[in-house]
Amino acid sequence: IALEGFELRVLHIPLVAPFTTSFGTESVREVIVVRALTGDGDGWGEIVTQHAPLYSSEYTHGAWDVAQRFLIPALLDAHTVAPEQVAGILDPFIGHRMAKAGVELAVLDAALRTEGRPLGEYLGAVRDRVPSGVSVGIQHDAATLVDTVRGYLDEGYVRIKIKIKPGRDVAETAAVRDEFGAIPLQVDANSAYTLADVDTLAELDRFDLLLIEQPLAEDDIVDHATLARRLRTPICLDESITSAKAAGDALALEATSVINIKAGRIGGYLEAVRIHDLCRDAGVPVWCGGMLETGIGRAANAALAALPGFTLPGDVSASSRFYARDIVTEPAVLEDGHIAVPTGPGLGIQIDPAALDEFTVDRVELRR
Ligand code: OSB
Ligand code: MG
Repeated sequence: IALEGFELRVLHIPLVAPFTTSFGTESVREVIVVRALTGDGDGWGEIVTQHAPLYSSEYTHGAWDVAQRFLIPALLDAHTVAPEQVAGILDPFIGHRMAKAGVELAVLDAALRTEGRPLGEYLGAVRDRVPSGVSVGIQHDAATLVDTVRGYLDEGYVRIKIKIKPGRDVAETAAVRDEFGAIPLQVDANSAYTLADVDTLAELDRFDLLLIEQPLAEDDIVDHATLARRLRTPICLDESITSAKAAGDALALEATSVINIKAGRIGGYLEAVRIHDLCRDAGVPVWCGGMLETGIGRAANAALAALPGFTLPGDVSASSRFYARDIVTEPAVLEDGHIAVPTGPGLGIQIDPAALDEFTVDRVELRR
């Protein structure tokens, strides 16, 4: 595709309710929207960084800088770029995988739109809808958590994930398990524990969880392997899976037995397919993680989650789980516990220009 330029915007989109994890609380989603400008039309992507580097070393204004200073100039220099070439062109720049993923997605969307080809078909989707799980933030107390979970179950979500942290773990998980019985349930610690907490984490074994997500720090691969030998609950890495190479290494070390694939964090949807493929070959289940995506990344996640190796429900929930107003004209909706895989060309979404403008707090355009 012939790249003429890029537009970047920082958006502030209000959340329907504050979202609390072991690393902090967000009330507004700060996110970067990428628009690839080509001779044949535009393509859209999203950089899933958050305001502060609390979950990942990346953060919005770091991505804003690296994209303008290095990533976009390298792509504009190359000028005519196939989506499959983007990662190679950006590879000399170390890290910044969220920024790279957002830029790649915009190029991919532009290219697929010109071909009239849906992203799902391009990635290898085998389903037209995906089962929808929901990630539930840390609540004020266990009773509030139970009420919140009940609301999501009533809406039809087929799997519940609750965020935990030290002191807000065993009792909370017990409350949800006792109230709702044998629902598909998992927990996410976002790196809040160390190996010294093994006894607490082992207490979670009695709840028959699908998995425990990222109990230890991002680079604690060996410690995760040690922990895995002490727990019955499967460990699922999120933060530690930074690439297909990291995924292969973590599996080889038996640090994880399930993988959360987050395309927006690991460098893009093409790298996500590589992780999917290696896990499928190894018989390792995967599911599609989320980063409170707007309608742009949410459409792409639905397409990715429709690949055959995604055997567990992911965090691909309805737009309304986070947003009263999205930036696309047809936000993802929950139907019978599922999210439809978009069928239109590229991401299969249309941007709502008024909503995009309303949430924009910064904008820049770079041209060749
Ligand atoms: O660890 O999966 C996580 C949100 C932001 C950062 C990290 C995580 C999350 C979520 C929400 O759990 C997933 C979603 O529904 O988008
Ligand atoms: Mg996680």
